[in-house]
Amino acid sequence: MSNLTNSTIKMCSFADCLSRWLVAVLMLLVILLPAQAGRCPRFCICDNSKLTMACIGKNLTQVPPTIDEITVKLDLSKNDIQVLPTHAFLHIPHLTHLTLQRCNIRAVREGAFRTLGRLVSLNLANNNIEILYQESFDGLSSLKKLTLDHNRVEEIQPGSFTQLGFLNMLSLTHNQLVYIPNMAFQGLHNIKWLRLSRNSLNNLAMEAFAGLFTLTRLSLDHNELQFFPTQTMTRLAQVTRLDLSYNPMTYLGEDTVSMPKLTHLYLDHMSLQDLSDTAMSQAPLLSHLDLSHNQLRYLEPLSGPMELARLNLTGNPIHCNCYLRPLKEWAKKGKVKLMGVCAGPPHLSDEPLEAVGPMELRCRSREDMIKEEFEEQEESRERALPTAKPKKKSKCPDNCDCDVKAQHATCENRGHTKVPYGFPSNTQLLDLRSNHFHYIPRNSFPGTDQVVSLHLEHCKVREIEGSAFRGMKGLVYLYLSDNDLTSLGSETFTGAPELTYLHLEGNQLAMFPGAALAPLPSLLVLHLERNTIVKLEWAGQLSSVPKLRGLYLTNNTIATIAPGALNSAHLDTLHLGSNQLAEVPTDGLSKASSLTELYLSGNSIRWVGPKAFLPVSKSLKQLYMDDMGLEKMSRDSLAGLGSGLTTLSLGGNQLEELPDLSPLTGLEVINLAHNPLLCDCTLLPLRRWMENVSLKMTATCGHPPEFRGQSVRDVHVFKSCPGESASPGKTLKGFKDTKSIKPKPTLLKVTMAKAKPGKAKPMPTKPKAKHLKNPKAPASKKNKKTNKK
Ligand SMILES: *[C@@H]1O[C@H](CO)[C@@H](O)[C@H](O)[C@H]1NC(C)=O
Ligand SMILES: *[C@@H]1O[C@H](CO)[C@@H](O)[C@H](O)[C@H]1NC(C)=O
Ligand SMILES: *[C@@H]1O[C@H](CO)[C@@H](O)[C@H](O)[C@H]1NC(C)=O
Ligand SMILES: CC(=O)N[C@H]1CO[C@H](CO)[C@@H](O)[C@@H]1O
Repeated sequence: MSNLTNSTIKMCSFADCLSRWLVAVLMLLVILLPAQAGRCPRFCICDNSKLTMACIGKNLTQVPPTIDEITVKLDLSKNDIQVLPTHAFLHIPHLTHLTLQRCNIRAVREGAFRTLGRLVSLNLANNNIEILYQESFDGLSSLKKLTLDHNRVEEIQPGSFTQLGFLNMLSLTHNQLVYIPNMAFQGLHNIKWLRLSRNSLNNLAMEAFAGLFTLTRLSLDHNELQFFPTQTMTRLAQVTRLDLSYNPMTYLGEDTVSMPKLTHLYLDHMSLQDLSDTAMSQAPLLSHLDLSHNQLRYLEPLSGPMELARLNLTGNPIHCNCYLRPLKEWAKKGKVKLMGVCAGPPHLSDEPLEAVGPMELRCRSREDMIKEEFEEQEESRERALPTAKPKKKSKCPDNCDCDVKAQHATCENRGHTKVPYGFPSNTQLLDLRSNHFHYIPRNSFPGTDQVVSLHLEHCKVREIEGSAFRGMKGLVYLYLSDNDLTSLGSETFTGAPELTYLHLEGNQLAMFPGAALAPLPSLLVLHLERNTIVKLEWAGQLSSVPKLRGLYLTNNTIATIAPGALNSAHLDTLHLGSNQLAEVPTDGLSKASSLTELYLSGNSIRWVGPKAFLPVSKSLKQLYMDDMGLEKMSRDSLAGLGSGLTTLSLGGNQLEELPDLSPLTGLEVINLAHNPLLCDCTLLPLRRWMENVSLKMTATCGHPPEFRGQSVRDVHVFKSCPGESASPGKTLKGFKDTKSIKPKPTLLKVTMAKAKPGKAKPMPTKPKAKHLKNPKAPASKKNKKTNKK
């Protein structure tokens, strides 16, 4: 075309007007008649009626400049274009479909497509594009489908897609993406489907998919994601289908999937060993869940999805025993179609899950099953032995770390579903926490007789079989905290006679596991906080653990304690806080003669009667009764307690008056904060005592109204009390005289806590100025002087 124009211009210079006219006609012909003219480059195939042109496999190194301007569909596959320059398609602005597959394109220059405002589909698959630059797709304002599969894209620069406001489908499969940065797909206001399959993604920024408000389908299969990207996915409120197949995830925890519109979730061919029953709890519309080809042995009923229709468990080693019963029952009730077959036990193997009846799912043969399993392990060990022998490499189970020198072995949080075995024989600390064992069969720790400390916290253990710890002759510390234990059999701990510290807090034990403790004569400390124990019902239930010194029962629901239930000659520390006790368990402690620390805070004890602590009064040193709603303490409630008591904590109650504290001469800590104390002359002794002792303490008036909130220390009402007349010797006598002023019976007779009673001397009157300066000093509410350890 340029040659033609040049020659025409030459002609022009010779024959003026005529030639100008000729040029005009020629130009018109070029513009108006190309279809009829059917200009088709020699090396292309054209269909003029459809305005399409294909120039495939011709070693073209550029977009042919002779392509007819009116062309709408152009296929330039299998050429050798290498670099697409700016304005590469300036001469064919009507294109709607452009294919540039297999063109060895390395780079797309900024503005290469700028003139293609009508293009709907662009195929750049099978090239060598490495980077998507900010302006690469500039001008493609009508584009609906962009295909970039099979390139080498490693990087998406921010703003690459901002001009593609009409794009529905973006396909970037088979590239080399490792990471998706924040806002990578900004501007795709109409995107429906984003395909990122078969890259090497191992990380997605939290805002990687931000702004994709119309996205309904996301394909991330065949990548390297080890964790479900919960935060990132939460941004995708409209996505209904999510494919994460073939990613190396091993575990999905609580609330992993939080996607309100999701209906189809593909998690097949991953490495899932466990799945929390609440993993899908935030995906209420999920109807199809594909978990096929993972390593699931069990599955709990899934809470959350109400519409689940299909659950594909094909290709998992599902063990069809009683643990599968809840799933079966749930599936039946919810009409969930279960796909897959049982992997065992042998008589059920290959039986479709749908066909197995709940009655066939038994654990009666579980012992046999475990035996089989162990035999299997033994066998494989024996099989391994001959070859392993020459190596003489120190042993350590798969997916664990063993430090022979330090005598430590850990398999913490590695997704184990069976207790690993085969640790170095000198191991002393064995850390198996945060795995998913569900139950611990008999004899689970062979060859660990040197282990002193065994960690099994957070392992979802629901059941421990008798003799599970057999052979652990050296075990002193056992951590079973935060599991799902509901009961413990009498044989649970047989075989670990040295066990001294036992942690069972954070389980669901409904009864005190008295019988299970019988084989533990050395037990010193027992933690049972955060269980669901309702009562301590047997007298002498601690007799099987005669050495027990510390018993921690905080945060249970204990309402009753039978007489003698806590009797134990050596019991030293007893925590009963935050239970449902309505009274001090005086009778329960009738022979707990060594008790030094008693923690009762957080119960609902309104009233403490006379002699409530008498049985333990000789030994008790620390008494905590905070936040109980305590309204009244009998005058003799602390009877028997004397100079031995060092801590008395009564904060956060409803006390207006206090019992006789005078015998408590050894107090080092007293907490009276947040009680509505009645500030009249009855309180004078306390006030005196406060001023005179070095104890730090907070006491605040609740009554009468004019003093409410003021510190007992700062109230000047006491000025007018008899006995405050600065006459030394008159302290307590003067106080007693107040009877005539106030008819209420006096409960308060406080002397100095630190001074010997005889040596007590009154405090000089404080300078008036101080009160005047600060008449309404607010009580320092934060200064809650307690000494909880
Ligand atoms: C393209 O180039 C290659 C080598 O340069 C040659 O073998 C092939 O025949 C060429 N194809 C065409 C259609 O020209
Ligand atoms: C279940 O998973 C298998 C294996 O991945 C697959 O072939 C099958 O189509 C799936 N069935 C359904 C209904 O999704
Ligand atoms: C008891 O429960 C409360 C509230 O859940 C918690 O703050 C506290 O730490 C728990 N105490 C113990 C000892 O478990
Ligand atoms: C224990 C204590 O601080 N006692 C004091 C009480 O007040 C008199 C008079 O100021 C002091 O001498 C005591 O030491």
